Amino acid sequence: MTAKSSRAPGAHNAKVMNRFELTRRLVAQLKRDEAVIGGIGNANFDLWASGQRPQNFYMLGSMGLAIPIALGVAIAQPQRHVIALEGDGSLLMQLGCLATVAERSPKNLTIVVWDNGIYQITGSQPTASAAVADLVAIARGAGIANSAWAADEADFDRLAASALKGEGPSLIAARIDSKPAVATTDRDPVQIRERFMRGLGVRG
Ligand SMILES: Cc1ncc(C[n+]2csc(CCOP(=O)(O)OP(=O)(O)O)c2C)c(N)n1
Repeated sequence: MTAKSSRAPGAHNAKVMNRFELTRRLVAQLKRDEAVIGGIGNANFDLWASGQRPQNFYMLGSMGLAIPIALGVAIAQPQRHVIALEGDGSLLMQLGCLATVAERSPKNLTIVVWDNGIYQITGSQPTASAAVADLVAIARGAGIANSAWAADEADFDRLAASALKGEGPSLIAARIDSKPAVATTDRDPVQIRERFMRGLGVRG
């Protein structure tokens, strides 16, 4: 077996699921005020398609910023639960944020990693997580003890429900297929920022 076709040990038993399906399941568990930060590309496209909310922030253009932005919101607004949705390629570009999350340890932060093993939106080049890098093991090693692979959809629901109770920080990694996102976010950064700030109650 080549390195490319194998998988990091922790991910072997995880079912390959669909990002939009899981995004909808996650959004269905939200009560009202949770902030959700969608990472560049498919993560925020499927968040957009799952129903727009003023508490959603759609990251355009920069890889690896969903988790740092979510961490900042979680620290600024400790009463609000904050969720970051990030692709494996983007997380791999910004691994240091995991150690920062662990060190600050906000109870109200949940990280969801969509691991399709590729940089899908730029042409499906393979990521290191397709071969050797186990993102859950990395997160645990960084100090986020509450990190797990979702075995299947029901397990994802259970992990999300547990994470939303606020005993975080938590990280849920899901292996996903390479189906394209179902919609495209409007590329209007100013509007996205203004709406999010109103959604967080920090802009009148
Ligand atoms: C710093 C930086 N490098 C490269 C790019 C180009 N780029 C945009 S999205 C992307 C791939 C993202 O991969 P991943 O996070 O795994 O999400 P997927 O496309 O697989 O859903 C790349 C390489 C960029 N926008 N920013």
